[in-house]
Amino acid sequence: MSSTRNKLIKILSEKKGEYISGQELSEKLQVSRSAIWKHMNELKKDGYIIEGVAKKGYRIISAPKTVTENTIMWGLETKWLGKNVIHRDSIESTQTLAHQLALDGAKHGTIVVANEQTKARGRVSRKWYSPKGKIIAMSMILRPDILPYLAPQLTLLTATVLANVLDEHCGIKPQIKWPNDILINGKKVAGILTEMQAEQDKVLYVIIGIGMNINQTENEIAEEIRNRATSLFIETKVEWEIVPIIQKILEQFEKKYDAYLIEGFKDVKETWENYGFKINERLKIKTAKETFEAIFRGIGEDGALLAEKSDGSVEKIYSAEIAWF
Ligand code: BTX
Repeated sequence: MSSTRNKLIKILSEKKGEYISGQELSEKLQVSRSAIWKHMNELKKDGYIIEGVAKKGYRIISAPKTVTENTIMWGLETKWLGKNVIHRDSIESTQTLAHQLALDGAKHGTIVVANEQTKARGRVSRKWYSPKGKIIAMSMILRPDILPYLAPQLTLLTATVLANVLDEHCGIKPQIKWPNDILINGKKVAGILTEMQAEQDKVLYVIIGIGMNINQTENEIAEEIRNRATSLFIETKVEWEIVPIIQKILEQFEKKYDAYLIEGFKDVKETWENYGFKINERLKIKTAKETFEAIFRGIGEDGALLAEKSDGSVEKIYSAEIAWF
């Protein structure tokens, strides 16, 4: 898509439904008024509803429902997140492209979104299913000024953002299973994958990948995971528009992330525990060193899982496989 069209969408979006004259647009974009008119017609073909009124100018009435660079940007109320959107209809993994872009110097807040992933991954290279048009598959490129060991907190922060959006926008009370699964009625609806490039005491970049099941029917959930995965459609019987959910996630994430950098992890911890799965219940923990049973006592000030052992001592767990009874 031409960069003029992208700029045009951006300007119209920022006007949020107010008119902008053809003259002003042609000056801003350095193209003729008839070129503007042609671009408007192209946008209409894409499904945008645009009103043109003599002496007032143009305004967007509504954007199409499909996920594209433009529809994500249209009406997105963020300051820095999602100001650069890279969209692909189909991609192996948004995570992989995000790494390449980050290494090439992509700006903080750039996001990569796809309608389908053919080789998406979870942690430790597990497979992640992302069927076309039914899901959110998105990776955010961040350049936080934090010490590398704090980066896992961003996973927990992202989990609270997803939980809040499901709660406030979709009317569902989800749960967060430590550290990165979002569950509805005990089944996984979303996953988060945080990856980082860092030097000893400096984060070069962090990529946060978000996968969320939106409109799959039961049959469209891969058989292999059907007994433990769900979608918003399955849970609510409503077919959801994907773009507004992406926008809510971006808007909430930006707010929480900015607050986190100033105020620290406390607020994230509270929200996380509010949605925490099986707090005060028994779990089995398998770390690189040992396997033991404990009671899950929530998360620490730093995001570690707090495991109370049979002798009453509480151990902080940073990385482990967890099994719940
Ligand atoms: P995870 O390692 O916690 O979970 C992976 C496991 O989840 C799989 O082994 C499988 O059992 C189950 N699973 C696979 N696909 C789904 C699904 N669609 N719904 C529910 N359960 C599933 C979680 O890893 C992190 C996932 C991040 C995915 C995003 S999507 C955008 C970005 N690109 C990319 O390649 N990965 C991230």
